[in-house]
Amino acid sequence: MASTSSATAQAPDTFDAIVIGGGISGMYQLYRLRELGMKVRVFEAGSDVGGTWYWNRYPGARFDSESWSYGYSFSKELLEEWEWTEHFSPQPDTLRYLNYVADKFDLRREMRFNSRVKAAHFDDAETLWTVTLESGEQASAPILITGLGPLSAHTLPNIAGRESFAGHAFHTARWPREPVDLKGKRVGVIGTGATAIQAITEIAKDAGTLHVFQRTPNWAAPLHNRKITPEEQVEIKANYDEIFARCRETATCFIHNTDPRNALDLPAEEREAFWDKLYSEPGFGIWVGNFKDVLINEDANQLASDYMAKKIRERVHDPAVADKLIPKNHGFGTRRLPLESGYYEVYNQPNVHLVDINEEPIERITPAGVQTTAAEYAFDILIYATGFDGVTGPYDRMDIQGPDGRRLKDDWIGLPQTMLGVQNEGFPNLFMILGPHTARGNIPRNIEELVDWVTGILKFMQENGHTRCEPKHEAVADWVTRVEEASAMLLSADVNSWQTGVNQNVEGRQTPRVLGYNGGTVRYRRISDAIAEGGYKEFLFE
Ligand code: NA7
Repeated sequence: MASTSSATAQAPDTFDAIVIGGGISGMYQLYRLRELGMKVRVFEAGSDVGGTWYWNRYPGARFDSESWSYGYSFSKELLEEWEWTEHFSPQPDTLRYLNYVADKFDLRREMRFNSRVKAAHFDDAETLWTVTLESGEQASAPILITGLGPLSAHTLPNIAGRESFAGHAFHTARWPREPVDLKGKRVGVIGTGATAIQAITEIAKDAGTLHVFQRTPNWAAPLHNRKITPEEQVEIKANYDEIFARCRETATCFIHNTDPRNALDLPAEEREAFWDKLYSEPGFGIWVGNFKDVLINEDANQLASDYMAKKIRERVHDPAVADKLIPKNHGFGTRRLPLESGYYEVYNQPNVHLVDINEEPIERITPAGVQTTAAEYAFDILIYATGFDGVTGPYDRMDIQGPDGRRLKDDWIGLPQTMLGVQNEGFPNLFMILGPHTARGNIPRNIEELVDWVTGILKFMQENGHTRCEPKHEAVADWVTRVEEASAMLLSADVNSWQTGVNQNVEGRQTPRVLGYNGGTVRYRRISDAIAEGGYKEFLFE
């Protein structure tokens, strides 16, 4: 009797589909799979919904997308009910929003929290994926969908002595849930990416002293956030159809779109006047709404970089510090542009110090703080704003095996071989939301479209009695070529960043790869819609 019940306990629960991740992708995918009548299980590593917005609780964390262009668009009722408080929502509000969505659609019913998946193996004979959690628990389903997020595998710096620090140390993506008292504390921050730029601006307000360890400065532009007024609230709700229609017609799904003029064709005054306008406006306009040659032509890019450098010099009082904050190894907009709310002025404060670790490299972390070649800096709190192993990192951290033990991680040492970034060749019934080679921009817009597309192909399988789906080799080869061609012109393609898969803290990730489809969302949608309308001929079904 006892042995029977233990055998029953060990047999994996079986579902129609398993989704990994309870963030924006996983939540919406669950909603859509229910409509197909599927029995679904979602596994989420965190203790609740929210993904990125669950983990990244550092001070200053907020959208760089206009809030009202960021939320889910699938439910008119939800759009009518929810009120964003700021044009660029702060993290606590966004997490509150995602909890509201989970409550409204009763999403937690099929979700299991504190459930980090460590492996997913495909049984070829049974056409069945079995996932194994860190706890050892297992579950199986013919369909496996990943909603891992492109920025969920956070990376600590590869600096010796990290464990020896006697104070409080943490990565920004693991900012403690209990309040961190920074008042009067000696704080160190390593990193100057988008996260650091948001966090430093807030931390500097409270910290007794703040030392920022910078390896590579980034170009940053003003966010210009503010509260949404009651009148604007009414207007936003009345205009959601137009807002989302606008997002569908831009290359990045933001409300901003490339200006059709070339910077190089214009007289200097006209060019500067446009840049002054963009610099004074909220959001990503200055990045994705700039002149059309700025991100593809080196001379145009140099002019834009010179303009941004001038702004930094105007805002930072000490010319030597200003110079350190000006990027020298990459042009404006060739990395994901951080938006800031007073970042540069922070360096005018007497309690804030910029440490250029190219001049004085960090030797190790010590019990007291950070030892560079020039000095030992003592801290109470040490914050690693050192980023993520982007796009492929979350997959690499799992043991994903297709037929005959083929490991996705091995396939992805080089360039991933995907169809639309949705399926990797040789991994049947594994569907990725925001995997490599998809178009990325205003992320929830991309997510909704990808989830709808995946739901469409699953519906097609249901209706036609197919149990197995994988992309054809020629279709994958063609897609990878298109992905590479779409990036070829971009100055960003050769620049080290998470978007090109570079992370100095991760072995084998030192050189840029093409990890996104850069031909724009409009073109991506046209191609993927045509494939669906053509009956998915690029895929093999059984
Ligand atoms: P990023 O943009 O990858 O930034 C990470 C930062 O940490 C960057 O300045 C790195 O310098 C720095 N870093 C990483 N490792 C080290 C070591 N070992 N020593 C010193 N400095 C280091 O990540 P974020 O979290 O800021 O932003 C990620 C995305 O989140 C962002 O683009 C938005 O989409 C939201 P490096 O540039 O490598 O020299």
